[in-house]
Amino acid sequence: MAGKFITIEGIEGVGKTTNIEFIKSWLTQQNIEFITTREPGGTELGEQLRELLLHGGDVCSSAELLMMFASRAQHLEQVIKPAIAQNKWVICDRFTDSTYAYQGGGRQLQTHVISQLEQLVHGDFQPDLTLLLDAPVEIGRARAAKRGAADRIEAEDLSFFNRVRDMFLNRAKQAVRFSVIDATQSLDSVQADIQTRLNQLKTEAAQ
Ligand code: T5A
Repeated sequence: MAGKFITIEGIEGVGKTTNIEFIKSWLTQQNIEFITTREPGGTELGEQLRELLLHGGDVCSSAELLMMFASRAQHLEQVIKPAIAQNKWVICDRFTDSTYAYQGGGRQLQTHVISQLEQLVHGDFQPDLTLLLDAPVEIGRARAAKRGAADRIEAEDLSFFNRVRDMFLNRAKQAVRFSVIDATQSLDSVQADIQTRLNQLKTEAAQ
């Protein structure tokens, strides 16, 4: 079976981490070899950048953008592309859609600049499937707040996260690789939707 690249996207607290655990159990049951990883992060360099991005001091918006892509370049080269070449499925907690949403929507950096960096770092390489977990910002923030203190990006205000959510939803309208999942549903219903989409991808991968 061919390797597949699946990304999980959405604002904070919509259930990405929770549902990645569900995806891992499903892949194990199906005897599909996989790795799970995350952005920013996934490599030694990426994890160092993550620490600076989420828990360091002031980072200006364009430095933030470049650090996200620096982490991604290393991640693609060292982890994502080699795993897919070995026919593994790669499950990645966030990818370039988060950059469009947070640095483009949230920070209001120009989309064409993000798109140039995207071309430089991964050209036409795109996820096979992007699961966009969607919920109103108030719901996501209330769920995330239970986890403890906010990091540098989580400390942004409601209007920032509303722009992030809008950008995710706009992007989802533009590419068939997206599956938008209503994350306000019960966890069982969210996971039933995810499973339907994974079954479709498995059928495609076997052809
Ligand atoms: N970033 C990242 C950028 O700005 N640009 C980029 O290019 C990239 C790649 C990374 C940060 O970096 C930014 C975005 C982020 O600010 P992160 O590690 O992805 O951060 O962390 P968060 O998005 O902050 O992840 P969270 O842990 O906050 O949210 P999750 O993973 O979406 O939510 P999860 O699974 O932890 O669930 C939260 C709570 O809700 C419950 C869970 O049990 C848990 O308690 N829950 C539900 N409850 C009821 N019903 C449901 N359906 C539920 N689903 C989950």
